[in-house]
Amino acid sequence: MRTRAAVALEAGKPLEIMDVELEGPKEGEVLVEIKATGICHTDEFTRSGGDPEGLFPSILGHEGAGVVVEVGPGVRSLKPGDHVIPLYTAECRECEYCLNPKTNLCQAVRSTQGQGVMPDGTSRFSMPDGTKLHHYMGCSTFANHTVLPEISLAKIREDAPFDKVCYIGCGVTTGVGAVINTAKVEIGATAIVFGLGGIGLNVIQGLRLAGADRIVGVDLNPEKKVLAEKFGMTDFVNPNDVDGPLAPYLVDYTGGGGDYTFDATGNVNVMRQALESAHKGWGESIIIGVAPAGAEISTRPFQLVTGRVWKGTAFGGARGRTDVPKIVDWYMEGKIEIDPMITHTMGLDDINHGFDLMHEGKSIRSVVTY
Ligand code: NAD
Ligand code: DAO
Ligand code: ZN
Ligand code: ZN
Repeated sequence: MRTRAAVALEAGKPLEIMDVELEGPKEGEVLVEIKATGICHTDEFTRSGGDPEGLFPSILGHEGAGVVVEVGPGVRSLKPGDHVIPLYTAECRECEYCLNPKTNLCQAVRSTQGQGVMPDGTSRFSMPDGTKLHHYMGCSTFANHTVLPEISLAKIREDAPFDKVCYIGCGVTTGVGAVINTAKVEIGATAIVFGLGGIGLNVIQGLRLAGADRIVGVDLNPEKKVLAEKFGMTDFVNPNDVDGPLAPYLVDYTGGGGDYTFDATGNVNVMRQALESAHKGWGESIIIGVAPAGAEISTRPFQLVTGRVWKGTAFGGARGRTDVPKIVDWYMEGKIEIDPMITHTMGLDDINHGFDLMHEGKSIRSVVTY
């Protein structure tokens, strides 16, 4: 079939909107009509050429929601008409990783997904001239139709609005999940969140959901204060207003440090500040931000000897097919908010404007609707 897509032809170039060819689903695969997709920093990381493993030409996008159109042979858990959210972290429920409760990093389609192809080693997308296009993060939601493995789709309730719950495909689950699944924050905890962007705000609302007492937000941009307070932040610290090193200031400010601290900036210096502002003896610091290629973290080992714990989280530690439908329920029940974070909505033809808004710091999330 033909479908409309925004194609990343070359690193650093704007996406090109065009019709592309899409082959139907093979064994264990599902054809999905994408109804809405968010534009995330990771798409920009790849589009810009910042990701050394980025593949071109490709169809980017990994934060979508849509409807099943057709299922391939052997697909049991989905049928045409089902509403779904694509998962860049699959959940096969059978691999060594899925069977270990300590991780969400299903490896069933990991290697082919990283090579931009389906599990059989081939792509379903091509240009009208026959040039093959790479899939992206196993999702390629910047196409009106896409094909995914059955194990990379979470079935969700049918009354959830696509243009909001698409954000659960990455940002919401990453932030809220980091609190609930990775940190397992307890009622009454003190937490410090570094970076109040599309991920950090979801950490903040995850902390509110978990019942944290003090939720300290840290951002260089003073405009983030009012916004983050709406999602549950109790205190705001702008590092530019602090004399001297930030970590000792935050330890003092919180009466000993955060029980939990989160990096949602991707800056390795901030990651160190986050670790060192965690409470002596038990504070846990969770790295969510993805640092530039080749970057390294450091601290004095004595920080860990004296009881602080450094952890990381991918997709908020969520097992997508199991956890994403629950997060959709939380949104529909009013336990978490999404609508105020969707600051811009546009058609596919204007997708490059969504990337501009991200660069200019004007959006939290731009969503493309088809
Ligand atoms: P964003 O640009 O919207 O937000 C980053 C925020 O950090 C901004 O508000 C900015 O002002 C603030 N900031 C920058 N430098 C700072 C500093 N030195 N001190 C304090 N605040 C600072 O980005 P986002 O969409 O929220 O993404 C955050 C990070 O999370 C990115 O690195 C992204 O790649 C990563 N991410 C990780 C996962 C995962 O599964 N681990 C998933 C999605 C995104
Ligand atoms: O190696 O098993 C693996 C999977 C690694 C995927 C981790 C994803 C980390 C988050 C990247 C940003 C997502 C938008
Ligand atoms: Zn993302
Ligand atoms: Zn698995």
